[in-house]
Amino acid sequence: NIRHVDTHERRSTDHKDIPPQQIARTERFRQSTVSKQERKKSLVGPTPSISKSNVDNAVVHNANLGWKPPPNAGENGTGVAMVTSQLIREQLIQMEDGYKKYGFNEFVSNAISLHRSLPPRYNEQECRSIQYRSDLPDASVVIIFYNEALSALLRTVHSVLDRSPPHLLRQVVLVDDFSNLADLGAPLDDYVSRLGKVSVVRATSREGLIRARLLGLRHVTATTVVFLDSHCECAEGWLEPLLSRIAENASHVVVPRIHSIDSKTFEYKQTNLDKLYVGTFQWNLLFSWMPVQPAEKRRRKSSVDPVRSPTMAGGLFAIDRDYFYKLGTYDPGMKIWGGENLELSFKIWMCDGTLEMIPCSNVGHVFRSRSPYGSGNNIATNLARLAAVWLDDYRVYFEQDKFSYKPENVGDVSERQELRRRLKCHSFGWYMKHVLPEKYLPADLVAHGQITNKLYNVTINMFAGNLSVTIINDEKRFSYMPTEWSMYIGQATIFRGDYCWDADQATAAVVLQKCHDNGGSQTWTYFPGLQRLHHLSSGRCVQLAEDAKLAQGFKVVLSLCNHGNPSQRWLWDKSPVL
Ligand code: UD2
Ligand code: MN
Repeated sequence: NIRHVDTHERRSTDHKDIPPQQIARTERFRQSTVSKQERKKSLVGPTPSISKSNVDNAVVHNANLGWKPPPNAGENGTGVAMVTSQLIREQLIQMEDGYKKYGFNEFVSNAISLHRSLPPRYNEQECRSIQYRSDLPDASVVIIFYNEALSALLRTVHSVLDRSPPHLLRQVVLVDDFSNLADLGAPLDDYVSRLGKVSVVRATSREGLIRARLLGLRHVTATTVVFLDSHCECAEGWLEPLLSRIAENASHVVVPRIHSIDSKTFEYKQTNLDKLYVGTFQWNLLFSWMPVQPAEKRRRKSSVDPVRSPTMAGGLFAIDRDYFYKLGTYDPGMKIWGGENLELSFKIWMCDGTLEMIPCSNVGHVFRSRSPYGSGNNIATNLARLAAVWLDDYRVYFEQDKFSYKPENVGDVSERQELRRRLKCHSFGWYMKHVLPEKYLPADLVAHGQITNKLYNVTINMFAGNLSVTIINDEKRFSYMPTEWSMYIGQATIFRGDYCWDADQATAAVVLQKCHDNGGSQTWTYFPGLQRLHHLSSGRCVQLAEDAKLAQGFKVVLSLCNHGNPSQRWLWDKSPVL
């Protein structure tokens, strides 16, 4: 096997050494082709700011016309691709404004019915065949918003009203966190007054999402409360599976399976039951997604069983109302945005609850292209409070992160610490051991973070289950999150979730395979001094190679180790977690 890799490698090695000048050329060429293709498709990209020529062209070519959405825009969850060349000035401005104010394409949202249909669910049968008990508890849905696009907010509301069994939906409480947009005032009141079940509660000053949810909670009359962001779409059958799990035990806190609604086109991008994700966190105390881990896969008996989730994203969850109070709801000392989701997640697990993702409950959410709140000190305060109350000795890993850890504004957390004592919660060490045993400790890591080749300016990513090479400048253009790879002491795999680096015998390419934990072709060594990634069983080194067939033009292969070869040099940064 190894010999096979050898022969193949030797034959093609020469072509895989790419002179830097050529890379630069290739890159320029590639960038110009991509943008041409994009223009051809006339999709709304991450919108360029409206340049004068852009506007003028639009006016000249489409004097009285403007772009009109196709009939049935967005139905079945399809995306709406705007033809930017047909937009008139007002439309361009409106579109640009939408991105600025909301971080998504309001123009497209406005073009889509507030009652639009969603695609039929994958694996629908498996979910449909579940019989839920007849005595499910009822629910109050709390939707908080701050300066939300009206159409997105109302589509959220209608998706709840249209797709929840009436006897299970007690009320919908909208909480206006002191918005200052005219149509969210009297016109909204007027609109919802005709819907029944829906009421608007208004904060008298900007509270931030944590206290806004608490304000909504005070108006909740049902047994359970379901929180949603103001840009969601609930799919058929979303509510029953959540309530059913809570009915079994009031300490079950549940989140739906969240599908992404595209911020440019509003396409509802459905994932299927074999590709389930749950929540984890990074040591900078930010939430991240991870594939369901092998141990949890083994524990579950069917594809529709609840999946234990170490953390939640935060915006969409259902909880027994009294249990939420018992857990001390949120930390009211947290401001505006962030951190509350991990605080609640840790608290649920550490204080004897469970947090699960329910695969048969499907809800879409618009992941914004940018955050409209600016980056303030709020999140730093929230995270410092979170660490002070819940992390015990593990705080040091967070506090080492000077970028995230800013202790100045923590304030008084004694009440939260008292709450933790009163509830007799487990330690954070217990959480790590029982809930997230897969989580690395910075101290156990040989290396962690992005793997980049600085000379060629590329990084190695996991994309749709495959290894791919991304040019770093392009990442920004597509706002792509670079993959962070890990390697532990004593376990010489390079992995992300349950995917490990491996060698393809036939092509000598570096590929991703499910980790098998048996060493062999999944064993690697990293030499930080040489910046070399070494494959043990073949004795070869990881090298960047050109491949015109691939979108990005590069792949990674195994090749004879050659110290002087810059395409074999890989920097594995240990930040930002250490
Ligand atoms: C995620 C959560 C979000 C929240 C946040 C961390 C999901 C899908 N979303 O970010 O719910 O947990 O992480 O804190 O899990 N809002 C206010 N007042 C404010 C700011 C926001 O009412 O001062 C509303 C906003 O209109 C929206 C909700 O809070 O309905 C969440 O805000 P987001 O959508 O900007 O947060 P997101 O989805 O990026
Ligand atoms: Mn959101």
